[in-house]
Amino acid sequence: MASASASASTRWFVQSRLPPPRNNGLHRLPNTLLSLSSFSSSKAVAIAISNPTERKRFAQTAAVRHLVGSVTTAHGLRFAVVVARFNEIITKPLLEGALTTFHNYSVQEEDIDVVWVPGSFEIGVVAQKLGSSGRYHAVLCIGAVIRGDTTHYDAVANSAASGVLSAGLKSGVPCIFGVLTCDNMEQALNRAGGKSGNKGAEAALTAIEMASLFVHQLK
Ligand code: INI
Repeated sequence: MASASASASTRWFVQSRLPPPRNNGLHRLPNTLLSLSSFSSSKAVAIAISNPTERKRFAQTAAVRHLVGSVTTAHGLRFAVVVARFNEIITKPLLEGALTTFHNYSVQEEDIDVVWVPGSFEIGVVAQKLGSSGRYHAVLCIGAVIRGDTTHYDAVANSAASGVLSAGLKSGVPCIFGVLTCDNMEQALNRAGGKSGNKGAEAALTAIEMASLFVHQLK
């Protein structure tokens, strides 16, 4: 069996015989590496990026593509909104905020389906089914978990968060977390159209950006 030091030197042997990357690999190095010459395992690259002439050339020839979703290309995108009935006094205004945002960003009403579930705990499973259906470009999840004096809070809040995360990962469709987790009703009201804005509206914008990113940039 090879010793640890032997396998380390084998790795170095393989590295040192790699053909030089195109353009010394300089055009692929992130900007943060420019000042970190010792970070590179390749001597040639390390010397090149510590050389002021090379550093200038790299900065001038870098062609890094930045892929970002656009909120101005929402026409034709389809959305599902999963809304919890629990704490409806909060989730209804969150939904209204979301629908207003969709309207303001040119999402057609017929491209939006709203699905109601009993509580935030139930959001994840429904989001996953909707995401996997192939009918939507993003799923927006809306709920309100309020601490009050119940220990149920942590379980519901954590389940809602992991449920929405898992729905997105498993379906491959962006599932947006528009579930408020608040200490009390006052805080929730503030975030549902009160002095802290409307988090449903903000989450809808996130849904549009993510849908656009997937449809227009990552296809
Ligand atoms: N559901 C919520 O959406 N918000 C809450 O604050 C909440 N609390 O506090 O209990 C809540 N509970 C219900 C839960 O989501 C499920 O519907 C229930 O446990 C049945 O699975």
